[in-house]
Amino acid sequence: MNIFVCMYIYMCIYETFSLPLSPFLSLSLSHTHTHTLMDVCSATVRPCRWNCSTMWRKNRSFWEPLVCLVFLVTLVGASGFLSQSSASQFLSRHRRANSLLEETKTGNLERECIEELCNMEEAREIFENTPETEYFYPRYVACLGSHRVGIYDQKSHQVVSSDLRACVNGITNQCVPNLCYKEGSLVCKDGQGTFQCLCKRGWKGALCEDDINECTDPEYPAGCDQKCYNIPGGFHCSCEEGYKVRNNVHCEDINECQLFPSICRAPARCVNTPGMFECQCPPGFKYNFSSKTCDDVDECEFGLCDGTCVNTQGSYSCYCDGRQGLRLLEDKRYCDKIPVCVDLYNHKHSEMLYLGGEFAGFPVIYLLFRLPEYTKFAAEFDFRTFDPEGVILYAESSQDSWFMLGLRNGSIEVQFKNQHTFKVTSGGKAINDGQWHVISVDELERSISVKISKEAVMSINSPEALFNSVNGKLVTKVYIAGLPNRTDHLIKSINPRLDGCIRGWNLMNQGESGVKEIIQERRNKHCFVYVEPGSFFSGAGLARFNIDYRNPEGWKVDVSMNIRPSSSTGVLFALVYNDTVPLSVAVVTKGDKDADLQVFFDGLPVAVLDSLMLCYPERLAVQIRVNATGIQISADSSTVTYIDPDSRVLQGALERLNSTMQNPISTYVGGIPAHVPLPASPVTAYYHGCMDITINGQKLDFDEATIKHNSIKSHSCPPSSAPESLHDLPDLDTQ
Ligand SMILES: [Ca+2]
Ligand SMILES: [Ca+2]
Ligand SMILES: [Ca+2]
Ligand SMILES: [Ca+2]
Repeated sequence: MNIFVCMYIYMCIYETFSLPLSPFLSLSLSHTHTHTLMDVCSATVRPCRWNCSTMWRKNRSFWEPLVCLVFLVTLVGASGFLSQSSASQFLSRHRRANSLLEETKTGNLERECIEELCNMEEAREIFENTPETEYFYPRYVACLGSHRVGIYDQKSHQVVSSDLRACVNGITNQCVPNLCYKEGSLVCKDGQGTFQCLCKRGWKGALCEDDINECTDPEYPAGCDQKCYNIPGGFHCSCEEGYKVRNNVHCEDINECQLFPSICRAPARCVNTPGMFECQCPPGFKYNFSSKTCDDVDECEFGLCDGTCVNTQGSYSCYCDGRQGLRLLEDKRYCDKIPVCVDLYNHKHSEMLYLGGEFAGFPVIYLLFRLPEYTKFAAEFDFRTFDPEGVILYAESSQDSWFMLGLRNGSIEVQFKNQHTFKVTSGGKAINDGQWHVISVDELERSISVKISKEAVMSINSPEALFNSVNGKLVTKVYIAGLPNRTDHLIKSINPRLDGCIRGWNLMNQGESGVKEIIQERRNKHCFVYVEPGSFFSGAGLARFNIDYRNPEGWKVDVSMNIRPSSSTGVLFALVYNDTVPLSVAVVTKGDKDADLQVFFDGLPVAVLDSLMLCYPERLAVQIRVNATGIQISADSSTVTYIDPDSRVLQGALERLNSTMQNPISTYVGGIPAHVPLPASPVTAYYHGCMDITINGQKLDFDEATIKHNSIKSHSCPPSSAPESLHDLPDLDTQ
């Protein structure tokens, strides 16, 4: 029986796969092995031979070799067994008449081979084919050997052993028992001496015992889009999160926006994406899934700004500290040095003493003379100014004995006081014309003479000597351009601040030696060689005024300016209330070399003046009028663009301005004070350039400011080029 099983299996393998002869089979057919099989065969048949001798004593010699031969032929015949295709042809050819044929065959088999003994030829007639016959016959003989007892006698109606019938019938159907793998096979097909297992989908192998791994087997690809799981007899496709399975194998994005219309809460908008979805907020906001809100993005966390970053709801702003000479570039992120757009002829001269460097009004220089008794007071010098008022010189020998030479309304004024008298005298033409004038003061026997360019403009009667000598010495202190820290004792008060220039000294007839050296050493006290009228801002500081803009009609800010910016960014004029800048006017860089003039309400640009005359050697006259109802700005050769006057933005800004203007406001010229945070104004740079400014009809004198940076020259500007008629002086400072 062992041998039979062996044969079933490899014949089955051979048939199903149409393999070439396996090594095992080749070996079986080798000479040696044939013998072995013969031996086995002989051994197997041996009891049969014994039975045979009882059954067919006469035919023993015939049966014995026949049985073994048949078995051998069966084995050898396996090599030429039907290929799978011919087997299936065979099967299909016989399928139609199958049942009838089977019945006939079963009947014949019963009659010929069970009730009687059949020989191989008879069996072949029953099966009508050789392979099945050759398969059947040796097994039939074996059944006979096992179950046939005695000789069948028709007359005695001896019953055929049921074991024999079962044994013989069993031979004809190779699907009994069914050796196909139960789970993997559809059906077992009985063949001619063999059987075929028809596999269910998903199974393979001779007995349909092998699951096909559709996830890895390229011959049976599962075709899953994303994930594949192999299971016995099949497979299972699945998808990543956010996808659903379609047609068992494909993965289709889930449109969460359609499926859950309120998955994003307004103002966020749902946007479906492959495998996901997004809740998109307006620009500058990001969706917070836990609170279901659009939260502001703090862009400042990303270091987007070169300078100061200020986060705002939905946006952010970068600021560059204009007070450090920086401006914001057009990319609105990076800071750059504010460029100079008009070069100035700002050379200075080492022998010219600038008088206006100290806003405090203290003297620029102080000289002490200790001279012989009866020395008369004398001073001579070149003087140049555009300033109408200020102290040129103050001399004293004691607290009650002093002399002041100054300017008021551009003309010389003398005040003096001594033991005997005091006087205020002014006269002569205005000399604040920017030209050099030789001024001389001489104490004479009975009078004080003041000359301008050798012409006497004043002769003041003086009953006694101006100063008194003590112990045979006349001690005189001379202060230039300012008053010692006791201004309350002048007869007629004067603003001592004087923007002017002195050269060619001769004090107390001592010549200029000594004084000249002192001046040469102090480079920051030297004058520009050439000056023009106007106030000069070097871009280092600002001035503050107290101006009341309120009037019975409400308030108004009328600003007339005559400007020549030298740098393309800077604040001209600003109203400041606490930390806010309700109104400001600034030069703002436009392109590489040009500039605009812009007006801001609380940092909001409301008007732009585009002029060809900004950053240009000529000056530009600009008028700006602002009141509760709106803003007007004008200048020659300029175009003005206003924010939409009907816009809510402008109306809101005007309303805020109107309410702010009910408060005391500080007026700043040339910059925004340092206490105001950068975001309060788009421009914070100090103005660099020349300016005249008139506010509400009053021309501002920077010597009258409540605060003024020492760098601001109240009444003189360097020109943009040297006057052609003059040539350079030999020892100019280079700034
Ligand atoms: Ca499978
Ligand atoms: Ca999706
Ligand atoms: Ca933001
Ligand atoms: Ca002055």
